[in-house]
Amino acid sequence: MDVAVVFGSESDMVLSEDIKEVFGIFGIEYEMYVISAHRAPKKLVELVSELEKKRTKVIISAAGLAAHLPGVISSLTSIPVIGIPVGKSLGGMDSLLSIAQMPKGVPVATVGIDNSYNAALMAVKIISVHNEGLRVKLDDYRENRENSYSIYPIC
Ligand code: RP5
Repeated sequence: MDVAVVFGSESDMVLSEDIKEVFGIFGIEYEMYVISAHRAPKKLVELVSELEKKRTKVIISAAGLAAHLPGVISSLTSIPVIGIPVGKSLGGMDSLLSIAQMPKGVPVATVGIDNSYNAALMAVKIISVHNEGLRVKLDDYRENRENSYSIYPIC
């Protein structure tokens, strides 16, 4: 499987639509899960072990408040982990710092608060390192984005 997305709570799943959109554009295979690092730590360990067996290439994890989920996942596996801080309280600064400020040796690639779109795109970029077809699609995506702008006045 290409990507597993692990949310800390069903309430975080408001961020899932952008992920589905990006993975739809690039034809990425994915699965989504809800498991809290705080409320179900043993299940989380089991899940990560299952994801390793499925040869998952990238894990995206979204969590709010004291957002330990992406960091704990990273501590359990060598699969790259992209963390999405969910803006639940304090403007999301609590989760941003929880996810970004990992101790040396346990990295989590952190995107901006609620920026699940970028998390999905980063996952596509990571997978494209060994997938030429995906690389070409990413190049087209960038070119289309550029072409949506004009140097001529819009009014
Ligand atoms: C975190 O606590 C979750 O990721 C969620 O963002 C937050 C609140 O969870 P709920 O109380 O809405 O389930 O662990």
